[in-house]
Amino acid sequence: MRTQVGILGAGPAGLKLSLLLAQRGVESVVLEARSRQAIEQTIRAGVLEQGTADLMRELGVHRRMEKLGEEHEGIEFRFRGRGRRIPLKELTGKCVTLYAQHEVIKDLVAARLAQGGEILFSVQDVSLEAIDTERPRIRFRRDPDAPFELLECDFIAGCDGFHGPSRATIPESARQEFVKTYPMGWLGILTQAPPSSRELIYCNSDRGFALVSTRSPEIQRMYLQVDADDDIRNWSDDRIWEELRLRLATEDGWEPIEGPILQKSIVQMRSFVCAPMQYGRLYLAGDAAHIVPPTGAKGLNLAVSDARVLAEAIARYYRDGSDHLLQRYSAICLRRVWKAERFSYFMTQMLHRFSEHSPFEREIQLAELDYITSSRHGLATIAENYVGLPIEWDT
Ligand code: RFL
Ligand code: PHB
Repeated sequence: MRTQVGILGAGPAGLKLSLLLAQRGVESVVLEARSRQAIEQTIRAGVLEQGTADLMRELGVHRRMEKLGEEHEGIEFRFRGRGRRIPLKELTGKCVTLYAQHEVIKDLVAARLAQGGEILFSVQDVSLEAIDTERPRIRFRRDPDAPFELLECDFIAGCDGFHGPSRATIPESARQEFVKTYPMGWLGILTQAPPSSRELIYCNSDRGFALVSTRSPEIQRMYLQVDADDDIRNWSDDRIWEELRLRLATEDGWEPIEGPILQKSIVQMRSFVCAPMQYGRLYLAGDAAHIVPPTGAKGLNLAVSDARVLAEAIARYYRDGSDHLLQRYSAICLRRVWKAERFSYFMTQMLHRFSEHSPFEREIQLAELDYITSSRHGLATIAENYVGLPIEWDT
């Protein structure tokens, strides 16, 4: 088999890349380790930056998002039992769209298949070969008993997430990895209940962080900070609701609207960057190259902006024969990635309880929240990062 761009992974990065390339007349084949059903059902992110939602429109895959998604013009920070609103739209002219990642995946898969694009699901034993030559290859099997096949490409896009094989194919001597782990995880639930709040609530309470988010008028998403090594079996539904009520309580008696819990799990928090994001003819995009803690709601959005840069760089190569933009791919992406890493780190530090904090450091944290939410400049810095910074093409 042969194609121009071999794409590993049908997550937001890989699927957006294949659609952007098709729009620019470049062929690609997507190889995905999981089944179509599995990728369309995994519960993950929910906040689309303005630019991510705009790209859905540019690609013509916006119809379900416009029907089922919801634009939010502000968010709330809650601490010391009171809420402070961050008016995103008023401060930046932009908003965010609440629309589940697995719905985005459904839209992108359907659109790519409708174009006649090739996505091979449930592939096995994937490895990358000859990535430092002009004919890199992907070796894989269609199922465990099938013979190995080779997909020959001009370029390989490693969009295979944090645990995929792409990143490790780059020799260790040719990459640097930056890691930060946090002493906490997030326990996330989906509940069948009406929305507790019109806007997202990020809450720093003495008992730890809590987040109220949404998925639809019927389904809500909420999170609780827990210890990094906590086990979901320690959390009965009653204990989860009790903790959400206590953490989110306000002076005027606010309580979340409770319902049956449909799904619950704990996710780890980490920051990670691999630099550079390219080697030979292999280009990493999305979680394969970087991870952020979910506090800033940036992971999916970064995956999408990498795909935008890579599609443009590859398209220019075929159009003008110039690899100038390809050479700068990593530098262009990392400029935005590090700013999102900074924002996600900052939000995590500001909103969680840290057991190592002294009473002094706790007061400093609350003063920071007070300052950020009462100064116009403080509010603006949160707002412009939350709705998404621009891609800066000059490096
Ligand atoms: P993905 O989505 O992980 O997709 C990678 C795909 O590659 C496949 N794969 C392979 N394919 C072929 N061969 C192999 N050997 C392969 N190995 C793996 C995988 O099966 C998978 O389908 O990476 P991508 O495209 O880079 O997208 C990244 C985002 O999914 C991720 O950053 C976000 O979900 C992070 N995130 C959030 N991001 C936001 O922007 N806003 C949010 O509100 C937000 N909330 C979240 C989140 C992540 C969470 N979890 C579960 C970690 C909330 C949570 C709880
Ligand atoms: C979500 O709805 O899943 C969500 C919202 C905001 C975040 C992270 C996750 O910061």
